[in-house]
Amino acid sequence: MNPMSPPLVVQELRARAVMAPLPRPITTSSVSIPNAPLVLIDLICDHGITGQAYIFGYTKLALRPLVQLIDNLSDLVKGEEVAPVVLAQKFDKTFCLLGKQGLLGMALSGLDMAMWDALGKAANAPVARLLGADCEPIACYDSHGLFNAASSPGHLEQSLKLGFKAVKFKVGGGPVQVDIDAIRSVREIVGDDVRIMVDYNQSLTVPEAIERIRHLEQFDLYWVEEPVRAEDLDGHAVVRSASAISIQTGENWWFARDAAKAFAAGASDFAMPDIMKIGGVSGWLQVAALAEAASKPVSSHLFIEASTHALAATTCCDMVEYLDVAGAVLAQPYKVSNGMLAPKGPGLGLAWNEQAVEEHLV
Ligand code: SMN
Ligand code: MG
Repeated sequence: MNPMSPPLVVQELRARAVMAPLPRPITTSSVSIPNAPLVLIDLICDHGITGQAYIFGYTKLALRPLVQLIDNLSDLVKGEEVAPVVLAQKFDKTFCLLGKQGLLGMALSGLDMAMWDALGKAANAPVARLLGADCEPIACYDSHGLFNAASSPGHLEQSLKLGFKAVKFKVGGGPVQVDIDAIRSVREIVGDDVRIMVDYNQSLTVPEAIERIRHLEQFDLYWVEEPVRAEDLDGHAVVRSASAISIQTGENWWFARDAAKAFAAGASDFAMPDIMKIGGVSGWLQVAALAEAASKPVSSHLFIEASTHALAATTCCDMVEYLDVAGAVLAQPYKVSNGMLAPKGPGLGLAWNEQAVEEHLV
């Protein structure tokens, strides 16, 4: 960015909730999410610049409090320079007593992403370039729900057609034999040259996880994700040391300190921060440094647009999780080409399709 350019100043922060249609429902061992509950954030700045970002509420129940929280944050940022790293330090003090985990952390991370988007738009450059990275395509994996040949007809074939070299699906919806049958079917469909990962979404106890994963060792799995409760770092470490398959965690880490704790506990072979829980682009960069120091390959969780920019600037970048939750309300959704996504700008490459937003507004 031109160092002579005047600072960008926030005029207003706005939030709207939508239920965005998903190309396929997100099914896990415990829930099914048919539409994406999203909060769309607009950070109105001077010089005609608006920074955009969205957050994913997991449930419609969280949308109203998130919108309210973001509306309330507007007073805090009005008149402030768009300087995400500086504001993150300010929020650390402001919310030291309340704590930042949960809805507030999601709102602050969303605001951080919107600030980076605004900076990119002001510089007419992709955020990846502002971070010192290039905009080369990054390998993605296609992220599926529970596998069931009847309820997911042709989904994996579609992954292959789009050029994905890795797929993930959810397991733990029944006894271990169901997992085994599903993995066998998936391997038959995708062949030997495609990576397979499975995600238990925290559904097992530590002894159950050790037992189940033993049954999965016959398959060449790239990782087993969140076998036990996310906050059980020691439990993950125990499962990891008993298992021949690599363990992946990170989507439920809150800010960089949680990542540091997980690395210190030996809870994971990889890292997959969620940019909405890790503190936006700014928090992500801190975790990227921790991951580099701990030699953990980094993948993303949801938020394909912002994550692609952040991963471009991550030295130990592994894969983008391709799970497009916002495409239905974007003017120019990110499209996978040859199983890859490239960061696109300006900013994070986000703009709302206002007609679609209107249609799905809550
Ligand atoms: C996930 C994503 C979105 C909703 C629920 C669960 C997930 C993943 O664990 O890794 O994609
Ligand atoms: Mg997961």
